[in-house]
Amino acid sequence: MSMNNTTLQFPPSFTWGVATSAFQIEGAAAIDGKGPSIWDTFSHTPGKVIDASNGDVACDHYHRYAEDVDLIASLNVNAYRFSVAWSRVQPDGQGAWNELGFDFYSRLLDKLREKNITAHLTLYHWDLPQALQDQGGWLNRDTATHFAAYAAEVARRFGARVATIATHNEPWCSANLGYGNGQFAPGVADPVAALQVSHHLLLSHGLAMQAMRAVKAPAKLGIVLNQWTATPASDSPEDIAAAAHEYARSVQWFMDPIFKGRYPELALKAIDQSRFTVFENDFNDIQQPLDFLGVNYYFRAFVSTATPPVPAPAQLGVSDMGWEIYPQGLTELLLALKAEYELPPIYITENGMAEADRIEGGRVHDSRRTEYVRSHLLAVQSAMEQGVDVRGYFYWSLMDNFEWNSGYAKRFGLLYVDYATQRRTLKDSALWYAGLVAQQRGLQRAATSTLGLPPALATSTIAEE
Ligand code: IFM
Repeated sequence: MSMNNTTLQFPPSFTWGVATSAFQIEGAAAIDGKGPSIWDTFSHTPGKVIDASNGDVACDHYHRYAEDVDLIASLNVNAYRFSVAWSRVQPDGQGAWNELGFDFYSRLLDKLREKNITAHLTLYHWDLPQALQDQGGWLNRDTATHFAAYAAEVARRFGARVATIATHNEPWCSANLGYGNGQFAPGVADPVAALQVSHHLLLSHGLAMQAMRAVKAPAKLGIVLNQWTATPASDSPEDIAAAAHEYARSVQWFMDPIFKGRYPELALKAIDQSRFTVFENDFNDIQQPLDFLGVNYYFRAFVSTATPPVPAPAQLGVSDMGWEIYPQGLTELLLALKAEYELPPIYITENGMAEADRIEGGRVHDSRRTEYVRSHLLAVQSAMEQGVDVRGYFYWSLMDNFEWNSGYAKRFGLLYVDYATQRRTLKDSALWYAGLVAQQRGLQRAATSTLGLPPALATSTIAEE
């Protein structure tokens, strides 16, 4: 706790949270009626995941959710962001609902309420029911309609028990990694297909927003986008133009349809539109008012047209993902968004870093992660001081988990997970974050002294504190 927090000062109403997603932590891949998702299929396909792992067990959160919520509470946060696995509550992605699946999320919500932690639900964090993939997945326009029906049902059941519902998490990834380069499920490498998928994802967002409004869900409704600024590597006209193009096809590609009812001209000009079907009326569906916008920020794009490309300076180093640590990019991004769009309140719904963490003497000394969070919070604070309405911050992730095609090799968690035993250990960054949040929320209890853990969770690691 040597880190100085005195320059961090957030409003008392600020939301402090941690985030996860269903496939990355739940496990229980085929239990209680859950249907397979595209990530079950993909991760069981040889060669797709670096360490040949899958989500069958993951963090076994499906069975350990109660202890996990106790751990969340021990971090002093007042919010938890998670996602619903569509194929757990509707195994085929259309038709019959699976009550046992809904029961799981109901138990989770009960437990969160017991701990006074508000729930922030995401409907789609990349795990499309395989049954819908078999009908074309997100290339099939009908998937958008099925998604809206699913959204309405979740909102009808849980809309009064959660603070927010986000339609999608990072549709840029679903489209460009799932269909553009094939690194993610379903593993299609066809950039033109990725465009069509991005359009159907946006359409599904708009249809889902309308369907959820129709059931009068009290929750605030929005979407979560992964975003970055694009810095030209030099002031050559080529680099400047390439950076503008990068920003257009990543950030503006998703923001413009939602906030302006059209795609950005700069990006449109550069694409093959012969296989890109957009109906004029689609923008009326997509451009729905949002109650909030979720921004996920990890790094900036550093854009070079040179051969070989000029690498990002990475003055603060890179994470274990190889991503440049560039906190001021978060301020720059938020200010750029504010300058261009009529924004609703913003939550930083993800921010965090992977580190090659090791347990040493029962501790995980991850001081770089602590500094990462502190510097990014300062960046958020700076944006707020300049007029951006940011309402909360969620660290990604609560615990180490299945990092998609990197498997379990990359650790983003505040909690270290020993996958052989499922034992969770609070890393030094978790203790720091708990202390910071306690201080910011004006809580009496200091994280490092009590932690508020039930005896079963009070590992020697924590007891030493
Ligand atoms: O783990 C992912 C998460 O599922 C979506 N946003 C980025 C994280 C880190 O890669």
